[in-house]
Amino acid sequence: MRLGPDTALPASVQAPDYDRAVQAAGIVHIGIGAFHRAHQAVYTDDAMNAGDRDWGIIGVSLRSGGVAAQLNPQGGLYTVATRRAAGTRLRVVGAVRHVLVAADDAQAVIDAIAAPTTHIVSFTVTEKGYLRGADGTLDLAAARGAPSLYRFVGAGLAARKAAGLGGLTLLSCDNLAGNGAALKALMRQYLAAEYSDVLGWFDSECRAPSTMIDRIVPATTDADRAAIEATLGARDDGAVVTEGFSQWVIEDDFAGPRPRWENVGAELVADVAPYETAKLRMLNGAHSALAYIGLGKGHDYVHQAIADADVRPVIERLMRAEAAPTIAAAPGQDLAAYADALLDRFANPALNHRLVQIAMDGSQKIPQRWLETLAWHQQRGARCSSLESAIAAWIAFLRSDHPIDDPLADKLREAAAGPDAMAKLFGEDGLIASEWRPA
Ligand code: CS2
Repeated sequence: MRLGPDTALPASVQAPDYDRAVQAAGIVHIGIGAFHRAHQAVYTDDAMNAGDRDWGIIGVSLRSGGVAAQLNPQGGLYTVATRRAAGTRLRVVGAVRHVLVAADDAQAVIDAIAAPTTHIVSFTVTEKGYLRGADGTLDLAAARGAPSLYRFVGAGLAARKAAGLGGLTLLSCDNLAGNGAALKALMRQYLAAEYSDVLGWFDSECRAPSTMIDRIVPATTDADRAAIEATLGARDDGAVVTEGFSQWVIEDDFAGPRPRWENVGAELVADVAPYETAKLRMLNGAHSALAYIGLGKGHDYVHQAIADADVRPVIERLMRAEAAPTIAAAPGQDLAAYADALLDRFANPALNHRLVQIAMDGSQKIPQRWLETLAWHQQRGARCSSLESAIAAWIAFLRSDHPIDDPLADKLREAAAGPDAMAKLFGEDGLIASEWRPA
């Protein structure tokens, strides 16, 4: 039997306690992968459990029909398995109504964005989904040529303006530095080129708050699905697996209504930057270093790499001595405690977080994870031994016979091959735009 609205769930499994059938969709989420299902959709489900209404989520996959095929036959329901060292808990999340595939049904996506009930369009499209060129501005040809977020949001915004509807909040939940401001600038660039008459309306009616999103969500495996089925008593092809920890810090700058996410654990703040910078440079910076250094040493999982007595001190130094000093902490933000907590999270043996999952898209991740820290120290005449060894490990990875999953894969492999790899990657005209210059 497959999970669905009629499944009788075991008492140990939390389920939605609001009437799903009557909730309007207030959110369109583009990029409905495992991360969204284990993070924003859970906060939204919690908000509706706590009494908020009409914040159903219409999920959108830009190209792949995989998630739609998993969730639509289940009426949008799926399981989140939270794995702590002490054991696993299951809950069924009801916030997602259904999933659209933009490449197959563009008009349905545009109609959802243009619906009067929609107030928020949110995004987890990964770093590369923003289609930035080397200088950080929008690669317009790519945005026009592919089923990109820009095409659907651009058309949806134009339809809203034409219908006299209110503006939207565009909520980026990806690991980019200043993700809201970055999305806004990219979206403006697209509108200026394709819908110039919408630009002024966009500026006055829409908002793009920045967010810091954090929860470790390994890719679900067949073994995970089998274990979940054994407890649930039903097959769930859309199940996701995650850790107990979850954090969401959101700049409180919305165009219209929003769920009361602050009642269910999110932090709504005036300035996200200190949280976002700490997360990118400490958590994600350490993650990418663990990936390349750990793979080089033959490890498969994050918990194995952090348990390696040669690797752990490099990662501790990266977080505490290299990344933390570059961050102007917010009042009450304790970066030393943050590093302690991250070491514990990385060591979680129940998560089985694969290093290759983190190693992908290095060209898109490394600038905000490593290079800003390196540049900060370079401007002060200092060097970063841990980050420099992480860079060496990335280059060794690019030279190895590991498959390279990265939009710049071929160029990276070619640049990394020769003796001048550092200059070809990070030099003045290098592949990776950077203020840091290798010594
Ligand atoms: C990871 C992130 O895959 C990666 O690059 O560093 O997905 C990380 O697990 C999340 O950002 C944690 O919040």
